[in-house]
Formats: sequence, structure tokens, C-alpha cells
Amino acid sequence: KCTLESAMALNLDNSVDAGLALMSRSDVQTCTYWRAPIIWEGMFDAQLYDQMHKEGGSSVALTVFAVGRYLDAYLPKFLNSAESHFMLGLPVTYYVFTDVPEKVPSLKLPPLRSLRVIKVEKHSRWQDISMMRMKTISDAIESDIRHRCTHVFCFDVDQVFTGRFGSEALGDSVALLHAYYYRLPKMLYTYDRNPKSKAYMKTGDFYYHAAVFGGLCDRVKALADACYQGIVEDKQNDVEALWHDESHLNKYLWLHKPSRVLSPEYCWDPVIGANGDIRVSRLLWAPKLYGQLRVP
Ligand code: 2GW
Ligand code: MN
Repeated sequence: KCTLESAMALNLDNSVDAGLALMSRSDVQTCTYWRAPIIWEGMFDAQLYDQMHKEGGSSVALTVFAVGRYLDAYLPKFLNSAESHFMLGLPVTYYVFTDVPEKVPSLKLPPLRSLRVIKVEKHSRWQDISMMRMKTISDAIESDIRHRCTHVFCFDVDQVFTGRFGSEALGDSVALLHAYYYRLPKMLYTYDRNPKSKAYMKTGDFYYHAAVFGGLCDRVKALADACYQGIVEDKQNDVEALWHDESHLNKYLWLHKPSRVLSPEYCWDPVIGANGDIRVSRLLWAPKLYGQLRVP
């Protein structure tokens, strides 16, 4: 069990968990073997976390990429739903990276919430659109985000917020359990299995989903730099990891354990159907639309 004592003894997320004893649940795994909490509904006092982060001065950057057809298809719903559910009560800056800045919908934002649109080039291969996010995220943290925000969360755009995604998700280094793998045996995890790739791994802790990761600016920058470096080395060696940036993310998070892990409540696919583990859906996968969007 993850207790107040274990969090303090290990100095995990020291600024936040120090004053908060996590409640527990017995039907799901609530702690990693290195004693990072796995966050599920029923484990935390939302108000206490909010108060703590407000008093501690936390501010959050949300990065999201909407390149090419993904902008019209997903961005409006993503942003509107984030306005209803993402880190309410804390200062939030949205960083939208797109090749068509003029098409970003205008949002009416309350005080303490703002939107920055940054132009990026459109890579012709979708694998590169996905992988090159790591480089862009690192650069944006260095030049801008770290001067304005304490924490940064990086999201896929093809998802919709449907419930609280709040300050309980903030930590020094935060990773998400993939909805399809969190109950499966490790041998089924889709890690990169090619020894020629920098993302190669034989075994790991969990299968993390690259659709959501975050943490303190420096920690996320280190993760993005390492993943990007792996991606570049793979290109030089003419290999590509099985699941692209997600494979590199999994390798990094195996070597550098996250201090906080989000349960699949924080990124659930409704196609999986009813599941007693999921008491609150906070962020849901949007339909994939492969036919329309993944054609040249
Ligand atoms: C991606 C695939 C095929 C065709 C287009 C795109 C595409 C992605 C695009 O045209 N424009 C764009 O902005 N993107 C961005 O890349 C967007 O933010 C999107 O959410 C993200 C990842 O692509 P996505 O969501 O289609 O891929 P998933 O949901 O299968 O993602 C998982 O695997 C990816 C690697 O293959 C990433 O690791 C991703 O983080 C994972 O969730
Ligand atoms: Mn996605």
C-alpha cells in the first residue's frame, strides 16, 4: 500500500504527497513496487489536492498537436472538454501545435487560462508527426513553458474529457497505464522487441500509454530529450520502433520510474465496455476515423 510514510520516506512527489495520506482501494493495484501511487477514484480527496496545489503555486501547461486533418476532426472537442474538466482552479496554458494556426478555434477563456498556438511543420509520414512531437515538446519547455508553468502534461488530441482530470494527477514524473494492457500479463505488452532499436526491451513494469504523460518541466524535458534521441539514433540505423514514440517512452519509463501513475480512468476507451474498475471516466478515446484521416 502507498502510505503517507512511504511517500515521505522515498521523497516521492514530496511537495504534494507530504501532507496527504492516500486512501486506498482493494480491488485494483494502487501502488507500484517502487511505491509510486497509482491514482484511482476513491483514493484521493480532490479538494485537499486542489488546495495544496493552489497554495503551492502549481501552474500547468497542456501540450497538444493538431496537424493536418486532426485539427478539424478532434481539436474543438478536445479543448472545449478540457475547459470543463482539466485542472479547474489552477492556472492552465494550452499549447496547441499545428501546421494551420489560423484554423485553431477561438476559445473564450476565463482569467488564469490561456491559449498559445505554435506553428509546426507537417511531416509527411504520420509516424514522424507522432514521433517528432518529442523534439517540439522539449524545445517549447526550454523556450517558453518552464518560464510560465511548474508542470506540463502532454496529450494526444483524439480524446475527450468527460470527468475531473485534476491536481491529483500532478506529480514529478507522471505516466498512464494503457487501458488495453493494465490487466494483461507482461508477455503480451507490445514493447519494441527488436534489439537494433533503442527502444528495445525484454521486460518492463507496465505498458504505458503515450497519449498522456507529464510532470515537472525539467522531468518532462529530460524524458522528451531521451525519447527524441532514441528516435534519431533509430533513424540513423534505419530502424523504427514498433509503436514509435510510445515504444521509446516505455523504455525511458522503465529506466526512470515515474513518481506517480495514472489508472486507465485517465484515458479510457469506451469500446472496451463496462468495467467495474473504472468508476469515473475522465478522458475517453475518440473514434479513430482511420478511413478518413489515415489516408494520404
Ligand atoms: C496519426 C496517425 C495517422 C494519421 C495521422 C496522424 C496524425 C497524428 C495527424 O495527422 N495529425 C496529428 O496531429 N497527429 C497527432 O499525433 C495527434 O496529436 C495525435 O493524437 C497524435 C498521435 O496520433 P494518433 O492519436 O492517431 O495515434 P494513436 O492514438 O494510435 O496513438 C498512440 O500511438 C502513437 C504512436 O504510434 C503515439 O505514441 C500516441 O501518443 C499513442 O497514443
Ligand atoms: Mn491517439
